[in-house]
Amino acid sequence: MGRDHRSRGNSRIEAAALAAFRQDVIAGLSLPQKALPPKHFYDAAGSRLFERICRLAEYYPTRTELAITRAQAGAIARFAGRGGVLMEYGSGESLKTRLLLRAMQPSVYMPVDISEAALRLAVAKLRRAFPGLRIAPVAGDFSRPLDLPRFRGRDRRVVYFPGSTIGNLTPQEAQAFLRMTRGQVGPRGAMLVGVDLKKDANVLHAAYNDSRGVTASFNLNLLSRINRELGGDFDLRRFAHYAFYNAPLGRIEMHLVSLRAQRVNVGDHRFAFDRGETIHTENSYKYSVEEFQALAAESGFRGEKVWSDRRGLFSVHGLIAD
Ligand code: AVJ
Repeated sequence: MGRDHRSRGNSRIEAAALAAFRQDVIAGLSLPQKALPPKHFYDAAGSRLFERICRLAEYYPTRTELAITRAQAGAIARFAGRGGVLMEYGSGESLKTRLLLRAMQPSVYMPVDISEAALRLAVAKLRRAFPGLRIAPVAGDFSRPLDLPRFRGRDRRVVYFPGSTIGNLTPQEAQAFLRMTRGQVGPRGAMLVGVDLKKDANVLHAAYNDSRGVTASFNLNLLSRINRELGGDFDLRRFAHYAFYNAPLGRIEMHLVSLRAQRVNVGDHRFAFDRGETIHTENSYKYSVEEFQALAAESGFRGEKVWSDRRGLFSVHGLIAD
């Protein structure tokens, strides 16, 4: 495959991604409660900021999930079964993925990611670390039904969805998503899902309001991205990061608060903000083990195993097609 072929493919995918981003932004800023989908946080700058979040003292999920995976790699591999097709929703650049690959030794590893650049980078690294592994990357949006290559069609399919990314979905959306995944893995399939747990609201608050302001920069970068890619004129000094735990709904909400009445242009579109009005940029749902297993049961899975840390901060669920 030549360079030209690749870059043509990329620019087509990137043009489509840009159009989708524009559409989401125009639609989201036109809502009575302005809202933007969190998947757009992750441009190059946003991905770097997210990596910094993952290393923050206050942000417990990443290191806790890694510790669980390290401590339980053998048990997780026994659950998933060796030699199956391992699909990951996400690019697979994490340390957790390597632990899982080493323990599970799948026949094929299929990372699915919306960012072709992230995918290419992760796959190059993995090929070096696992020279014998068959890797079949899929550039696409796993939140929609995907047409996946049918490698090793008779092998068991296991979807790995770490990082509590599922927390970005409402419980209703999460259920639909799990049901769709149940369709992807088939009757003998399984799923490994990382899920952040309900806990002391102060611990949650600190994780999304870190003392170094990295989460604030991550949130505000969404406005920079709109400025850069869609010709927006957001003044970042006139918006502030705001995150809180909404206990009745069991979720962290992130918002960007307009610090004054103002108008903002995005391309040819103009949006008015009252002082104190917010853009809702992210939900991060937290579940008890029982709540998540009940959700899985409503989606055609059986919650077979759950691995957690001693402090009960985070959980990794082993689900089996029911
Ligand atoms: C990647 C969605 C799991 O919800 O904790 C981190 C994203 N947002 N800090 C999360 C995030 C602010 C993260 N997820």
